[in-house]
Amino acid sequence: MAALASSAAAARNVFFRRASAANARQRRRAMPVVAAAADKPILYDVPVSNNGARCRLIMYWKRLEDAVEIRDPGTIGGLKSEEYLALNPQGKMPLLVLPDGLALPESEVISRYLCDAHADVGPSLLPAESPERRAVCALATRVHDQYVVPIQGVMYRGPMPIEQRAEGIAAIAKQLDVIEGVMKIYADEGPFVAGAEPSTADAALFPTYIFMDHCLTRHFGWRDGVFRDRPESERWWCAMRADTCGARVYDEVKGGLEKWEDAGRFETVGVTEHVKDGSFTWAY
Ligand SMILES: N[C@@H](CCC(=O)N[C@@H](CS)C(=O)NCC(=O)O)C(=O)O
Repeated sequence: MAALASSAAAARNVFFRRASAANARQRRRAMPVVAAAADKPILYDVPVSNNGARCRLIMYWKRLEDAVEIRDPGTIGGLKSEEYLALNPQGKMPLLVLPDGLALPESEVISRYLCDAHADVGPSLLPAESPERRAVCALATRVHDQYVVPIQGVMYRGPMPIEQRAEGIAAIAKQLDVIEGVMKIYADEGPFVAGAEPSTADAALFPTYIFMDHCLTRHFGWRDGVFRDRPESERWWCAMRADTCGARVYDEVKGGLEKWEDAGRFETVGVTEHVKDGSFTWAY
């Protein structure tokens, strides 16, 4: 209860502060030392994080690596430390802390901020010329954020009830079909979600597909992979892997997943044991 109250207080003090010049001095005074010390934005993140990889892909596409420093949340005690919770009461990564102390959590918020703040550098990644194209990007992103991210842990977390894991895997299979439908809309112009140019929607989806491709194929018996009967998603996946920045993010996330393999994570969290139970459906 005390922890909740203190993180709520932290939220009032730090979270969603307005970035206007008028309150900047007051904001700086209230800032945690870690934020005040930085001379450029800090992205708290680790290589395996799919939500963080979405922001890294934006950075790579827009060539912002020198403009943003990436730090492991462990450098300030980890996601649940007092210092980190003061910056993001949700205790999740990624988190972008600006030099004036404004702390921005949520990968889509960070992605859009990076695109807005660096509109003059690299590709726009925010389809400008058509409301329909922007809506399709928003739709792909919303389906991912609303229906996939909250349940993605069924692929690699535990312990959890076997029913919860099985229901989650079925739900992921359904969402793969929903996203295939979204991919069809601009498929003729492809290869990206909204046509010929990459966007924040591609950045949102791709790292999560790396997780799904890895976990579902290797641990849940999806022998034909996640693209069987999903040709538009497969075409998009191949284009993303062929993209230089996409390939870089693939290697980062995949490298993290291989470390999980080496550490026996899927056995430890109960995935391996659950999938042995043939009374549930695991492969779709
Ligand atoms: N909606 C959030 C989700 C963030 C999220 O779940 N991040 C994961 C890593 S990919 C995390 O921090 N997990 C640790 C935890 O929940 O304790 C976003 O888009 O940033």
